[in-house]
Amino acid sequence: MRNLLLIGFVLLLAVPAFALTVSYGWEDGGTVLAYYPTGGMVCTNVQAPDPVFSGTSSLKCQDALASGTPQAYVAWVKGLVTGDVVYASFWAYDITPAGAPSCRIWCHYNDSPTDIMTYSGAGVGVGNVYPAGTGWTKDIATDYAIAVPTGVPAGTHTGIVFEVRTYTNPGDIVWIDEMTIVAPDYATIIVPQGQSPVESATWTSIKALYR
Ligand SMILES: [Ca+2]
Repeated sequence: MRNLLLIGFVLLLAVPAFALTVSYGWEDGGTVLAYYPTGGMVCTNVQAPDPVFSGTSSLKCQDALASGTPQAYVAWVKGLVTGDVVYASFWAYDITPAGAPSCRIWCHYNDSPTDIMTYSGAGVGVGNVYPAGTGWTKDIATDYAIAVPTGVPAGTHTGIVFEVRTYTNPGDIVWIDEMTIVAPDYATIIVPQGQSPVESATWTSIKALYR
């Protein structure tokens, strides 16, 4: 069943050949992959009466950092090469259009195949934008694409970690749900999963399921 949920085809996007799509809506009780800094945010898997966009669960993100912008790592894409484009999005909930609490998607490169905490440089973010703050929204603040750049001195980047960043005072809360990641078919997409992260099936292994 898990593998069935991971299967997706996005034929119209500007990524090579078939693309690998993973959608994750926190329905299995998972939370996040990691935090930066440690303890900077507290994310919990919640159900109604907390806001839920789809299914019965969402992710509640509570700022726990006295100052600065804490990050929760919610997806990790590995096995990338120069020129790849990765798409990422999630729905976000807040009801304060003009200010905090708010959140947005961001990312950084991670060229380690094994350590999610490795930092290999800032990604190109979404700019100085925030969700509309009118309830559940998926707009420019939480929906974007990033390319693996060319001309990196040390060679191409091979991985990208996607973050939820909260822009709030300590104790403030936002919610996210229904995350979607699209990467080339040879990449590996890791999302939260129950008690521990799980690697998505590769395209080759997905095809093997249907032989
Ligand atoms: Ca959900």
